[in-house]
Amino acid sequence: MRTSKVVHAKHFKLLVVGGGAGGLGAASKFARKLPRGSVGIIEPREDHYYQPGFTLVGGGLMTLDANRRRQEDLIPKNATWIRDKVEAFEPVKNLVKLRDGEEISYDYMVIAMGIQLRFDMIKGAKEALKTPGVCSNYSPFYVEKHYKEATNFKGGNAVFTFPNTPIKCAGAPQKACYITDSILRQRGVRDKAHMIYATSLKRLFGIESYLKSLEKVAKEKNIDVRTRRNLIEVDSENKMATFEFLDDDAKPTGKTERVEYSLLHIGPPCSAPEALRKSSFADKTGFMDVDVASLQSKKFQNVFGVGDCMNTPNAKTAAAVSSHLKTIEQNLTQVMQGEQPCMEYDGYASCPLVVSTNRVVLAEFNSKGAMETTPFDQSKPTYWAYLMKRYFMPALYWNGLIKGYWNGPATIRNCSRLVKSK
Ligand code: FAD
Ligand code: UQ1
Repeated sequence: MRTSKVVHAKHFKLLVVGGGAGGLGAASKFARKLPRGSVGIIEPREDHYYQPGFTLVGGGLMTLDANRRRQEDLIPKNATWIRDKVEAFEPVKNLVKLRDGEEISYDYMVIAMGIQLRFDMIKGAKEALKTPGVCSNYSPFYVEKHYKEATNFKGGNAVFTFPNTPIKCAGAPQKACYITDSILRQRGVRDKAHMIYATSLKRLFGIESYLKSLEKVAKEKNIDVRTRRNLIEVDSENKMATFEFLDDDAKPTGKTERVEYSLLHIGPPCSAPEALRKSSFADKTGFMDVDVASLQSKKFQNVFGVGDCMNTPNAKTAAAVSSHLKTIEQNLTQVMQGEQPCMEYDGYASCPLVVSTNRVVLAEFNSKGAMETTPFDQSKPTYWAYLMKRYFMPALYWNGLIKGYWNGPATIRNCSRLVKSK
């Protein structure tokens, strides 16, 4: 085990739960503003991954190592790392309980626990991931296997699934499918593959301007897109995947379909993290119930949310986290000063859709439609967008987002709007 600066104080002015993209960003911002020792950050993991890099790792375009940093090197200087896990929240008493029952209290709290991968919700999936042919770019344990499977693929069905739950970076299962198509073409074995993209959604993507472009990509690549299918079982002994058919409201119809696979890439079902689900911060879906504009807990005014763990309607992405951080920096500061929060989150999210090993559709949007940063047409797959995804975004994440300096592209967008023709 690595040595690290683990200090257990009992009380923090600001307690941050989770040391991922949102937690580190929030802790960095407030550790700069508040006196030394005011900020505590609870995070159990020793390794921190740049998760947006996982799709590229699965495509053999980056190593997993390049996307990993030691958590202890990322904790802001003025903050205290509590290398533990929140087991339970007691918001009426302003405290959290850790694994060993230890209590940490706070004046203010930011919850940034992310979303939990739930391979366990698919019968046989956890076992199947350990067998040949089955992989997932959502997990650091199974993402390198994606590239191995794509480079060893000899023929048969290559199946990519999208779950019937909320999921982070909803484009990632599609990215895995398109990247695999490119690898199989480069290897000259694409004609031996029947590629199936099976999604629980009614279409490929929720935003109209990107949908058309992605439908064109899927058609050109000869992908068999099957909608309203939800993976419920993997029988790795017989290499069979079972899907349930869903109706227009995404409810199971009772009908099922079995598909034989040579390669199965699982987009895992996800849920809110357990401790959050069980707490009074959650709504009935289990996610943190916040005001969609201020990101303040609906029940406890000294608590804010950031990132994937909230019930806001945005796509769950690191890009969205940048706008969340800008919002809570202002709003939490106001609450600390006894004022009402007044900044409103604009719903921004982004999902750079990798459609081959060198082209990306740089989708940026909120629930009302596209919110593009550059003056160019981002709905088209381009090489410059691939270069941004491969080189610029990781640098922006490590040096900007998690250090609390990157507040999202709204200012650049406002400038480029002046020159954008459409
Ligand atoms: P995370 O970064 O996941 O951090 C949550 C942290 O909370 C974790 O470190 C976890 O250990 C900790 N935690 C959980 N439970 C507890 C507990 N009980 N106590 C204490 N700590 C706890 N986003 C993009 O913008 N662009 C992309 O191209 C993109 N691609 C992606 C591709 C893939 C394959 C994946 C998996 C994700 C991708 N994302 C992308 C999404 C992005 O990584 C997430 O949206 C982002 O990391 C969310 O930040 P977060 O802080 O909410 O959660
Ligand atoms: C972004 O801000 C971000 O977080 C750092 C990402 O995650 C890695 C992204 O993928 C994207 C696209 C953005 C948005 C930033 C720009 C400059 C368009």
